[in-house]
Amino acid sequence: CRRVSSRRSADPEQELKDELDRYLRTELQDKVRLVRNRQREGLIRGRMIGAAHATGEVLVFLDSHCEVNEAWLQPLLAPVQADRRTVVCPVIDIVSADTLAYFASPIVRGGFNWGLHFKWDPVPPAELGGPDGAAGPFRSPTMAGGLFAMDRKYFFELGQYDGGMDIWGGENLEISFRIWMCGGQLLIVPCSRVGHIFRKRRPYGSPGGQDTMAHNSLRLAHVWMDEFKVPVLTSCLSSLPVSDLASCGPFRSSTCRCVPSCVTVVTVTSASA
Ligand SMILES: [Mn+2]
Repeated sequence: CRRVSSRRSADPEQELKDELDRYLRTELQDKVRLVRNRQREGLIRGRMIGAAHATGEVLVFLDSHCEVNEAWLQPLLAPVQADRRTVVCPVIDIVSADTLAYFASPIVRGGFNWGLHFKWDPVPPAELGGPDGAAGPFRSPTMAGGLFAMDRKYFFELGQYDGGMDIWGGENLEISFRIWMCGGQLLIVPCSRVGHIFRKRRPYGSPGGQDTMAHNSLRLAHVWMDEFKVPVLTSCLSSLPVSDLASCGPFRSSTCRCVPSCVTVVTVTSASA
């Protein structure tokens, strides 16, 4: 949807809501259900609320600032159909924030650093050695977060997201760890391409100016990283209070029942850190 309104409005947010309501009603009747939250929930609880309303077999999460390319969905769904515990990401192409021009992205995979910031890493050649070569899906330690698909029932079996995370940040690594540590796998599918606006800055804050990225990352470290949380806590997050994390231990043990896979994920993720 590339239409940009040039009209000035006294209440631009309400105008956007009205425009969206009208578009769904007239153009996408019965195909799209719009769910509005009564209060600001942030993207993490927002997606959980969306998933609770979904009825299809596969959940596809796309940021609002995305534009799908041709035939993007079929190659994304095929690995999920083959194995319902496979979670897939398209290649995230670049839509210019200034001109909306579309650019192809290089083939890279997700990693992270000890500050628990997501980063892109080169794909080891051995990961591209399947029967389809570089065109085939390859494993990724983490996802960028805004674009992925997974079996709806598996999403609930995994415990969805950590509902104690607020507004923005860290949830992409958390769900990546959760997938690898609880018997699933995370793939990037080069034949599926979706454009995404990588914004220069986040256009919104958080209530009270809270650093939700740090809050969420701390939860991630305490719940999923075992002894590997030490480098995280001794770097940028060491000064943060941990009093609200007492409930996180039971959270993991109730979510992850497949302990042997934990060994695998530690190898995969620490290699890319
Ligand atoms: Mn985004």
